[in-house]
Amino acid sequence: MSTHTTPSETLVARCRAARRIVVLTGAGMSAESGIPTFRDRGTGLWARFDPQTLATAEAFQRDPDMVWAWYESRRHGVSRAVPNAGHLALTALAARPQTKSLTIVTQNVDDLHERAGAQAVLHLHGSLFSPRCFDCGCEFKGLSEAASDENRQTAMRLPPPRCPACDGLIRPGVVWFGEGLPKAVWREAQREVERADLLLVIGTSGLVYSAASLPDAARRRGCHVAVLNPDASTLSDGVGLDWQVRAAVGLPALLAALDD
Ligand code: BV8
Ligand code: ZN
Repeated sequence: MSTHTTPSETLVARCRAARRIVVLTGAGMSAESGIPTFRDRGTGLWARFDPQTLATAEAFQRDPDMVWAWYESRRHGVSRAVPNAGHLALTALAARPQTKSLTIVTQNVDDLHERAGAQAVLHLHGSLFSPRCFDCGCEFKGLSEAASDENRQTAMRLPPPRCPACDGLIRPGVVWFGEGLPKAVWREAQREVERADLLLVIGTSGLVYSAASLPDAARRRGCHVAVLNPDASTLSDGVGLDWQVRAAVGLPALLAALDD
C-alpha cells in the first residue's frame, strides 16, 4: 500500500518491469510550478471565469480581446514558471537504461515538460506557444517574448495581433472544446498506448475526451494503469496503483525507489 510519500511495492514492481511507458499528464502536473489547474479555482484574475466557456472558438469570435488576454496572461504565467521536481523526475525516468521508451502524452498547453528536458512529448490540446491565424491558419511568429510585459499579466482585454498574410485575427494554438484533436498527434498517442506496458496517469481529473479514453484503451489491451493524484481517482487498475500523492512528491519518490 502506498503511503502519502512512498510508492507501493506493486507500483515499484510495475515500473521496474515496464519497458515502454506512456505518461498521460493533466493540469495537476504543472500545479506545483504555480500554474492554476482548471477545476480547483485559482485565485488569479480569471478565477471567476469558467475555462470551458472561455476555451471555445465561439467565445473567441464573440469577444476576441477578452479571450486573447486570458491566453496571454496564461502564457505570461508559464513563461515565469519553472518545471517542478515531478517534471524533472519524468525526464530522469525516461533516461534510465531499463526504460526502452517513455512518451509523455499531455493535455497541458505549457512547455514545462520540454523545459525539463523531456524528449518525446505529444500535446493533445496544442500549445500556448504556437499561435496561428483564425482565418487562414498560418503560423504567427510575432508573439512578444517580453516576459516582463506587465500588460500581458494583468490586462483583461488585449486585441489579438493581425495575420500578416490575410489580416485575420491571430488565435492561441490550442485545441478548444468542440474542436478536433490534431489528427497525427492523436494517432501517435493511441499507437504509443497500444504498445505500452505501463500507463502513468498524473494530475488529471480525466473528464475531457478524447484524452480521457486513453486509460480504458490501455487497460483493454492489458497495459497496467497507475494514477498519481492527491484526489481519489477511478482511472487506475485499483489496489496499489492508485497513489494519492502530488506529482512533485510522488514522482521523485518513485524514481528513488526504482534506484534502490
Ligand atoms: C473533441 C486546451 C470532437 C485549451 C483543453 C466524447 C467524445 C469526444 C468529445 C466529447 C465527448 N464528450 C464530450 C465531448 C466534448 C469535449 C469534452 O470532453 N467535454 C467534457 C467537458 C465533457 N471534448 C472536446 O471538445 C474535445 N474535442 O472531441 O471534439 C470533434 C472531433 C472531430 C472534429 C471536431 C470535433 C477537445 C477537448 C480539448 C479542450 N481543450 N485545453 C486550454 O487549455 O485553454 S481541455 C483542458 O481542460 C485541458 O487541456 C484538460 O484536458 C482539461 C482539464 O483537465 P485536467 O488537465 O485534468 O485538469 P483539472 O483541473 O480538471 O484536474 C486537475 C487534476 O490534477 C485534479 O484531479 C487534481 O486533483 C489534480 N492535482 C491537483 N494538484 C496536483 C494534482 N495532481 C498531481 N499533483 C498535484 N500537485
Ligand atoms: Zn491569416
